[in-house]
Amino acid sequence: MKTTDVTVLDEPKIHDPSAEAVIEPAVESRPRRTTGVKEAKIYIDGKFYSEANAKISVFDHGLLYGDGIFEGIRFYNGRVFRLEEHLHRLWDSARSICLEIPMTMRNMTEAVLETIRQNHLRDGYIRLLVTRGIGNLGLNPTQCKSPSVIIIAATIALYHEDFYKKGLTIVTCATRRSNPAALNPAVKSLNYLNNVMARVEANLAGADEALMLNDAGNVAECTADNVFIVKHGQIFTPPVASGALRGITRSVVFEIAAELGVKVRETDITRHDVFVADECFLTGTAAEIVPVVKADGRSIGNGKPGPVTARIIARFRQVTRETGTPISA
Ligand code: PXG
Repeated sequence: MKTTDVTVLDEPKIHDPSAEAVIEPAVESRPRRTTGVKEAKIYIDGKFYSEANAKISVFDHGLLYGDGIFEGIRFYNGRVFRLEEHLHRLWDSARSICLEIPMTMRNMTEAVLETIRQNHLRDGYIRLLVTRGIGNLGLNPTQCKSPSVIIIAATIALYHEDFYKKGLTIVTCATRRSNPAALNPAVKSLNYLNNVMARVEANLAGADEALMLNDAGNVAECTADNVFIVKHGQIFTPPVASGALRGITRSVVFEIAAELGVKVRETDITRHDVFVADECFLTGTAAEIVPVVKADGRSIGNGKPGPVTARIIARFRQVTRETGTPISA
């Protein structure tokens, strides 16, 4: 019988556990097209699909309007790092936009772990999305009856190791972090266009990252990372109310700083504060903890990654390797 394209595309691929996973490097300077996993298996609404068959409808409001939410999660050494915190943030995002996640948190945990197992990974990155689902072309979400859950497991190393040793350069961009009264940046929505535009500005300026300000002109965060500065032995970071995402890595830095006996203050930060800081670093699931050595052309401190940043990075690497939800069943 002749199979039409449509039946081929719609047919879920059954996972073949004997297929050997081949992991390719995923360094930003050498981008690979997809997940970096050969024979990748992508979770969509309870089933696993090959990359070629992992598709959602063009009528999904996640695509039409950016109407949906996401999380980026890391796993290290066979354990998922801070999975519970990521899922709580996902559920908070969902509640805020009146989106009902079509499964329990326990089932979501199992779906994340099973996706990693299906891809034979021990270290990597999970992109978890919940879209509003299929509706009509109008933006009213009442038409969307069933939200979709998508889980992609990938290899990742966002920045080259050199960046951690030498540090990043950042530039302030003109694109502001969205005003909480317009779209609260605490919601990790699929609408990241203002961050994407900020990232484009960094690219055009030849910088590694963009520093985003809030409506008041204070520092909010970078495009996918929280910002910290170190001054006179204390750590400062903008509060969530200033447009910073309540980053999971940010909260791990709070814990590590407490352990190291370094005080952390959540306070408004200006560009001036960044310029005159002794040290600066960014935190995010993908980037982890990365030093910043130049902002808007000004060297920060002595222009090299600082000692407080180095101690936090060292401890962070220990914590990520030693804690987390085990992947193995
Ligand atoms: N700020 C924003 C705006 C973010 O989207 C962070 C800070 C860091 O939070 P965590 O919880 O990861 O420490 C994020 C993280 C990616 C990616 O490629 C991640 C994010 C957004 C876009 C891309 O991993 N979120």
